[in-house]
Amino acid sequence: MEQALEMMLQQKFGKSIQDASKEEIYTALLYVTKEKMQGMKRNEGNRKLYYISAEFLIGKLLSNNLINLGLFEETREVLEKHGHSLTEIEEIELEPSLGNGGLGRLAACFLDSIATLGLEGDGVGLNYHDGLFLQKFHDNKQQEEKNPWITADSWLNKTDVSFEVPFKDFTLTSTMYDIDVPGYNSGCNKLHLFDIDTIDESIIHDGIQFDKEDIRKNLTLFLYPDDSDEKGQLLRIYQQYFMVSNAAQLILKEAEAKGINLYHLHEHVCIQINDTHPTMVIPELIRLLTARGFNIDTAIDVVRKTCAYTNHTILAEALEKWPIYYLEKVVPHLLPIIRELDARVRRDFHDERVYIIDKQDRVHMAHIDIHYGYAVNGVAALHTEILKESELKPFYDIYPAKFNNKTNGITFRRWLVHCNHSLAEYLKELIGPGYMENADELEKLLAYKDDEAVLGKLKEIKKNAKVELKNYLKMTQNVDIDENGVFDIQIKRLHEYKRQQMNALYAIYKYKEIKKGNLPKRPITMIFGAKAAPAYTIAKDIIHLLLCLQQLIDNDPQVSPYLKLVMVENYNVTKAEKLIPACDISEQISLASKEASGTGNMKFMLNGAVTLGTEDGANVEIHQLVGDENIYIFGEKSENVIKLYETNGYCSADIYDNDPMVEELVDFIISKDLIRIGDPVNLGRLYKELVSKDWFMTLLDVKDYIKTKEQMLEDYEDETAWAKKMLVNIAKAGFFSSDRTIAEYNRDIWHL
Ligand code: F58
Repeated sequence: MEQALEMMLQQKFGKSIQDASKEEIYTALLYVTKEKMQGMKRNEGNRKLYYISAEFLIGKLLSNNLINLGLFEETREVLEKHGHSLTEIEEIELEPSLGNGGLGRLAACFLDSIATLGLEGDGVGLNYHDGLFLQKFHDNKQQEEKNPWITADSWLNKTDVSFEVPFKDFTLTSTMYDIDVPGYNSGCNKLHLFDIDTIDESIIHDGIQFDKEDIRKNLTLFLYPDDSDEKGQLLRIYQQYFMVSNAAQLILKEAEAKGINLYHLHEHVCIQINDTHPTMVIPELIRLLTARGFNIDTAIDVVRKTCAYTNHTILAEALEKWPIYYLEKVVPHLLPIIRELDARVRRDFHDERVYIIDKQDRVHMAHIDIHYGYAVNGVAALHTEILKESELKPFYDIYPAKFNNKTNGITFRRWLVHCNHSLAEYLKELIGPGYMENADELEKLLAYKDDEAVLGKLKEIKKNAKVELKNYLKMTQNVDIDENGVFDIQIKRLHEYKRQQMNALYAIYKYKEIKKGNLPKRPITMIFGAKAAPAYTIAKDIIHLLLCLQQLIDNDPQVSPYLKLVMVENYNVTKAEKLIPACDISEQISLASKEASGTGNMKFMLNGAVTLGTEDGANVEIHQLVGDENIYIFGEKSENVIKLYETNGYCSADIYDNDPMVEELVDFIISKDLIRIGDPVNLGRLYKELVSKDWFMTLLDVKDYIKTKEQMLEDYEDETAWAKKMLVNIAKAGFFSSDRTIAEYNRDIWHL
């Protein structure tokens, strides 16, 4: 590596490592790594996977690529020898802003594991220039700005692959950019990101406003442009069709280049549809095959054997339903096919719940996927059961064999080896390096459960990570936190079902207790990180509440030595990598049944945090693995929650009116203390939402939540017992390696 780096620095900048700036070293490392990846063998198989996704939240790539190439240690040493640190060099890289939350990060973990298992599988998505927005806090509110991440020297490789994508009124010519995806000790795959050359960032003004109708200039500007109006929704359809038409054309082009008889396409190609955003690939492929002479029956049959669908949510509002009228405006050529697909469903099944086009002339995208794909999977055991037994029951009754569970996973290369290098190294010392390839070997750690020295070392590693986070927050946000405090962290998209508002009520509870003189044994540091969708009013109100509480606590000398609330600005993968190793208490507090899986819960566990959670998503599986002793579970169970929805049996006002403690906490949102700091409109609206609606049942669980968290804080004081819980959590995290998840997808769905 030293020689390659020297040569690259000479070639690009005429400098030696000694004289080069951090920026120059970063750029040289980028190109050295890219060259190494170009020299890697491509993974090959009999059947190739195309993982189509609107999001790939890949994070910074330098360290992870170096890890997977086996060059990380060497590079660190070379840099250190010359007075540089890889951590500092890495700061230069801008994080690609190509995702929003769990679904996008899952796609990125999957690409890593697919390549690592030596499977031939490429990602296909869009090259959003300004990504998801950049979050800034101003006047205790979220502001959105553009988030450009593409620089002259980047991981993107422009290819000469290009397709014509037909829309109603015009045709767009695409350009394909590739990012190499090296496997760990394995071959290489690619992430293909499609774009157009006419994108014009200068049309963005006032934060993230732009002309939504100028498709040639805006198509790949933003991920999830505001779709609260018709123009925004039409733009989403333009984006989705552009993504899948390119994907379909690429698939056919590659198949034809390999000499595959398209009548046997399904034997050589498999398409994973990540949530409903890529659903139009189904009618598009049918269209392209019929244009090549297939009759419609055969085209449908081949496509059905090629496509599989992953569902990530049971929230009805998140299941896409596009009005036919919108599709007519953008992609009229797909409508005859969609109508034909619907007609076949109506002919075969006399149950309007499974029709593709409903009475209001809306196209249910998930219904296309389920009827015209060969597999449907949920992302955690409970989630898949709920899909089968309630949300998608009519479909499960028709196609029981299509449904299967694939509990999510995370790549340990990023979420342990990279983000918590000292823990990874210590584990290697203790149980050998085998766990890096076979995550189940982490269980070997259980042999040290009563070993004081090992427990002491785990505590020390945690403490160091807390100090690092403290320094990072000081540097980036000028915030002071105390590493001796307990770090309680909730980082995820801001959504009412995830219930950051319940955690805010805990902060209010603790604030009041401290005011009364009931001081905690050690300082509590509550950390949040979350972006709210720009048009999601209540989510933004919750951010406002958190920021107001942060200010209130900071300015209260009676409370601030004992309680700290920090809202991390612009939460993203890079920040997650700093926060997760430092966490003691992992907040996974969604309303049971609503969080399909969660993946943050797995990352925290792997890094020795203890979960405070409801029996929801993958928490259920974490609970089963670690046992009652090593997790803190509270709240209403999913069966009861589902019943409450069915019977309209929940009324938050009843709880508020009859429980003085709950009333006091909720009233604080509109107290003089907070109104003085915040905006009465936002706080008032949130207050009203909680007392009159509370769709995600915050008030139902809040008392149990507070009680359980108090128990957890008390237990934290028994340091040895807590360190044992940490150890068990790490040891049992092996199941959540995405290598396991991908092996299961391959075994049951892809057959690559
Ligand atoms: C997430 N979904 C689930 N959707 O919420 C989470 O439980 C699961 O672990 C994860 O997928 C991976 O399976 C998710 O991230 C989105 O971000 C939507 C994208 C489209 C707009 C609405 C949010």
